[in-house]
Amino acid sequence: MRMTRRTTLGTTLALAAGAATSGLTQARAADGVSPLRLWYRQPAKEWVEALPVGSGRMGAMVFGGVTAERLQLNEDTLWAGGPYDPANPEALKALPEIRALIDAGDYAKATEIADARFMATPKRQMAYQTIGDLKLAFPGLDGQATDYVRDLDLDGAIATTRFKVGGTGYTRQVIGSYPDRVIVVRLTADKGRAISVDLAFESPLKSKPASRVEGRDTLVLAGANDTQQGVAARLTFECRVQVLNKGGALSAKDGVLSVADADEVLLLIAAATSYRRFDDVGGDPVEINRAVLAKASTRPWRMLLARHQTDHRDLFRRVSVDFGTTTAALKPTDERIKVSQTTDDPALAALYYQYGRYLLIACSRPGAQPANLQGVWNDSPSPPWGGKYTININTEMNYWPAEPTGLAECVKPLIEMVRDLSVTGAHMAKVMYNARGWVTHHNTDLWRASGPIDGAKYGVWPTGGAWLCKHLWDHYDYNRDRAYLADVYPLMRGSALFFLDALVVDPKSGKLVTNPSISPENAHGHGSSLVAGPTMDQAIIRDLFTSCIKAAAILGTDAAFSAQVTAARERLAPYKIGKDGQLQEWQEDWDAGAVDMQHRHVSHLYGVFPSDQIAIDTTPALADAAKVSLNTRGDISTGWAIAWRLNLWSRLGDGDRAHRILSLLLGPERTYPNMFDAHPPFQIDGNFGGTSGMTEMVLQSRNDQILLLPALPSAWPTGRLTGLRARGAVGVDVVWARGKLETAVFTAAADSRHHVRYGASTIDLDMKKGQRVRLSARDGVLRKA
Ligand code: FUC
Repeated sequence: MRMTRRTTLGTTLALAAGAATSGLTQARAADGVSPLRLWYRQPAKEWVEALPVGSGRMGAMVFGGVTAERLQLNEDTLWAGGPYDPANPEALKALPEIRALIDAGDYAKATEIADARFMATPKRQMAYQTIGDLKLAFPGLDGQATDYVRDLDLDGAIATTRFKVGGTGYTRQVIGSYPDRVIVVRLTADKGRAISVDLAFESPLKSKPASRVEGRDTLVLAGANDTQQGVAARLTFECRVQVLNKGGALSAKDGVLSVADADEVLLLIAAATSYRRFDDVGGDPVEINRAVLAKASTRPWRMLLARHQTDHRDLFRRVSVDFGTTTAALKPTDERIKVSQTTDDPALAALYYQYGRYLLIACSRPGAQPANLQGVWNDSPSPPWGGKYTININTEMNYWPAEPTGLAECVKPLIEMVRDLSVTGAHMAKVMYNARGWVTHHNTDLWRASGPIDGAKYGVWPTGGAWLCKHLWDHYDYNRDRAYLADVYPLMRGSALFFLDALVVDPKSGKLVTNPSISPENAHGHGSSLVAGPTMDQAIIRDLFTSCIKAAAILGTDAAFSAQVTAARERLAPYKIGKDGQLQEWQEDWDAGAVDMQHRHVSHLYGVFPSDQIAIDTTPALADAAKVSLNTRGDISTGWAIAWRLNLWSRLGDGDRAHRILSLLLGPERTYPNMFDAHPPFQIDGNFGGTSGMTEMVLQSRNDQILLLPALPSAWPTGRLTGLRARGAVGVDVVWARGKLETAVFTAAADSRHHVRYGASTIDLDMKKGQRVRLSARDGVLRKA
């Protein structure tokens, strides 16, 4: 490993700025020297070099070109198709036959029948689509640029491009404002009359939306989404850009809107579709955009910026992180990523940590759609895996960091999606399984399709909705809002009700199991993936049942239902340890014969993380078995699968192993120059899983206890992570030095009790709402300071 000099943050910043910067904090660093900054010496050529901004609903990728800028735009309700019912009535007729074949061990035949008769129609769901690009051409700027730098300031949530041409300095800033619902571009120069720009749209949509200039200052792209899989396009959409220029002149020709010789130009970009809900496409995007722009255009730039940054920082600044800093942090971000696996650069991990939080704030806000496979950023009309919600891991991983890193509000869109799925999924449960409650399989889309898709070996997995319900419970557990729990309890209850009806008795063990199902997306080597009672299903359903029982007790309701669920929980198949000492992925000891022993999914380890059914201190034998499984799977995998392994090794208490896995995630094969996670291709779950995994190294909130530094790697001897949240509505700040805990500060957001642990030392805290308790850990013993 090439060693770089470790310095204090202040010294490093001073080096970076070439000036005295003492007293700067991470959050309030002067412009240009913030460690919370991605920066580059050249414009983006590829999409994965461009920098993302987002308003929660809209996203823009900023390329930072000198003579031409490309703003690739997204709006989170622009998806293909329209409301559709994928439920297949044939499925119910095929169900008993598939179940019997699985019970008889004829998995190949069961799969054949499931593929022919059990799948949703159509067999694929609708894709998330790009709007296209807003192209800015800058006539007269063809000279050589000097002093070029572009960056994304995570604390200010602003992308900036700066350079000089012919003695004039140019600055271009881009923000995505949640409060004003717009992407704003500001073009300035240090000389007057220096801004000339031509604006035009370009869209790859098959529906060929049309672009036109409206009035004297507005460029509009309007049209429809695409038809896919025979599901007719039912959305209209519009993207509207209003140009506000100081000085200069506006003109229009052939659909191009031009500004000549302005002192400053502001572009306000709004986009909307006619989507209102999965079953309602009656919205009017033109009216929405007009209203948004009418308001935003009354606000000068400094007010738009201030409103945006206040909103962003209110969330972003809750957490601050320092894992240490070396001189490696002085380099541009792309250069740091390139050498990250051979360089001591803990600040790169901290940057990745906060980037994950930045991304979630930018793409998942109340009123918006949840973060999809690419968050909100996608340049294609049919992106990889449709850019959808893959709920057999990926969507859940997107939300792993939300509660622990102080972004509970960002979970709201996910909760609303579950509410929708409880409606579409109730229809699916009835038609496919003749069951009450609701079900969703391994994917969903904007239309909340809930059937099994793609192929039996991927889609026949009835546990997606149940896993999403974990997030409903966690949102309560981290925030302890009883009114919220009463609101979502029926959704959790509906999911549990489905399993009360749809679980079957395994003839071999007499236990209650799912059938048919799979262990996502692994083939067990007995002719198929289809099976009864994969370990993951049992674990997810156990969690769902437990949270329903707890919720009913807290709400003082539903005693009879709760008793039924309790009885069913007792009858679920337990975990099993196989002949190689591994945690069995299936009811049978098949792990050693699995088709892919290094499969990216580690579904059977759900019990270790995100759940806490298995832990080194509560179920040591199962935890050891989980380690055996995880060692067989290996560390190297796709982006998100590496991130899952990072979280798992943190839970298993091995900080150095977790850190080695983190370095795989941060390396150039899994992190693009813009720090987007590479599956490959780009998939955002790895970013969020990375933030979650680093949190788990420093703080775990599980099994009714709060663990301090449970997996601190030796590579981060000194650091701090403040503003974290733990179960039971409590804030936690953790500070450590020389590999040992210094202090931990707890701030109660509700009356609560906490069992806190650091190594072998424990302490119980009985806290009142608003109370603050500071613990120190001299000699490794926790004491109130
Ligand atoms: C699951 C994974 C793939 C990919 C896709 C979006 O099917 O197995 O690796 O992440 O989702």
